Amino acid sequence: MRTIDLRGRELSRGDLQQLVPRAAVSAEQAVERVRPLVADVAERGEAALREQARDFDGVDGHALRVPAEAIAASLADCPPDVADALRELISRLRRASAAQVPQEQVTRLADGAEIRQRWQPVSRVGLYAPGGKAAYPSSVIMNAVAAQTAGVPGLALASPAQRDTGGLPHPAVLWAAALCGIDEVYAIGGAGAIAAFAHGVPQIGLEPVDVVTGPGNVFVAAAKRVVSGRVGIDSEAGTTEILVIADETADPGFVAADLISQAEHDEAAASVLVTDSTELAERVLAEVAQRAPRTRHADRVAAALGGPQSAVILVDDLATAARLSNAYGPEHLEIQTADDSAVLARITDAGAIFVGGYTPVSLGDYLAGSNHVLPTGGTARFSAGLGAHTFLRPQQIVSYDRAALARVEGPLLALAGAEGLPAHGEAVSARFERDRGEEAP
Ligand code: HSO
Ligand code: ZN
Repeated sequence: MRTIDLRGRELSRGDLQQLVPRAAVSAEQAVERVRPLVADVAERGEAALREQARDFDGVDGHALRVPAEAIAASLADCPPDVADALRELISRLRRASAAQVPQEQVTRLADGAEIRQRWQPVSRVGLYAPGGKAAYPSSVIMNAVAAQTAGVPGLALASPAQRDTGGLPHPAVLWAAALCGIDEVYAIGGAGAIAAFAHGVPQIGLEPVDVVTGPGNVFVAAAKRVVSGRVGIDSEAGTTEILVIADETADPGFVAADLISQAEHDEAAASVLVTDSTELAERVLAEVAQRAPRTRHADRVAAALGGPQSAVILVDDLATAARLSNAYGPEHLEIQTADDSAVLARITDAGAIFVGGYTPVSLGDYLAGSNHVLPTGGTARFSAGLGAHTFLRPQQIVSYDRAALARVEGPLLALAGAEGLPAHGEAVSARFERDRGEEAP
C-alpha cells in the first residue's frame, strides 16, 4: 500500500477529491453492444431469450420459468448452518428495514383543507442476481427483503441458467429465493433478463415490472441504462470501497483485517486508511504485510491494496480525516478512534458508517441487519444505499372542502391571472357560480 502524507497542507474539498483516485468502471461502451439484445427481447420475447441463452450461457431447451418445486427443493443441498445463517440475516434485515418505511403524515392547512402524504410501493419489481462466482445469496436477500418491507406486491427474480444444474439458476440464488418466499423465478441471464423485466415476455407469462434492481456485470449495467426511463433502476454497483478513520487507540490488527476483507472482492477494490498517527499507520502496514499473503485470495488482495485506488493517508488531525472522508464519499466508512461520536458528528457523506472496533464492514455485509447494497464511486455524496425507500414513492393526497376552497379563491385567481391562464381560475370560480347567481361564461 502506498502512503500519502498530507500533514501540514491546506487542502480544499476539490483537492481532497482528486487525491485518492478511483478505479473507473463504465458501462458506456457496453451500451451499444446490448442495445440490439434488448430490442430483440422486446420484439420477439421468448425466442430471443432462448437464442441469447444458447449464445452466452451455453444452455438450451431449459425452463425459463423455474418450477416452484425446484425452488423449494434447492434447500435440500444448502448446508444447515448456512440456511440458519441466512434465516438470521433475513430476520435482522427485516427488523432494521422496517424503520425505512416512513409513517403517513397528514398536514391540516386550515379547516377542511388537508394534504395527506402516503408512501406508496411500486407494484412490481424485477430483481437480478448474477450467477457463477458472484452468486451471493446475501445480496439477493438484501434486494428482496428491501422490496418486501416496502410492501411491493409483485417480486420476480432472474438469474442465468447454469449448464451444470440442468438449466436452473445457481443453487445459492435459489436458496435465497426459497428463504425469502419468492416464487416467481426465471432462469434468464445478462442483458436479456433486464430486457425481459422491462418489456415483459408474454410467452412465459412474465409481466413487465416497474423497477429493476440488483448487481451484475458490465452488460447488465449497460442494459439497465438502456431500459431506464421505461422502468426505474437502482444505481450501478461499482467495485467495493472501505475507508477507515483511525487514531493511535485503534487496534492495527482489526484495521488491517478490515482493509483486506473488502480487497478480497476485486482487484479494483479500494482500501483506504486515514489516520493522524504515524505509529498506527506503520503498525497497520506491518499487519497487512503479514496477513495479506496468507489469505485465500492473496493475489486479488495484493492487486487491490497495491493499486492506486488504495492508500494509507496521514493527516494532521481527525477533523481533517473527516473532511477527507466526506470529500471522498466512501461506500463503507469505519471509525475506530478514542472518541468515535465526535468523528461521526463531522461525517456527512458515506454509504454506511461502522462505528467502533467491533463493527467491521463484513458484519454489515452479512448479519448486522443493515443493507449492504451501497453507493460506490463517490455517489454517496448525493445518493443512498438500497432499502425499503428505494421502492416507495411519496404521494400527496389533496382534499379541500367547499369552505376551504372558497377561502383561497381570491389569491388563486390572482395567480391564474398573472400566468395568463384564466381557465385555471374559472375552474375554481365555477364551483361558486350557482350561489352567486352568475351565468357560466
Ligand atoms: N461488500 C460487498 C457486499 C458483499 N460482501 C456480499 C460479501 N458478500 C459490497 O458492499
Ligand atoms: Zn463484502
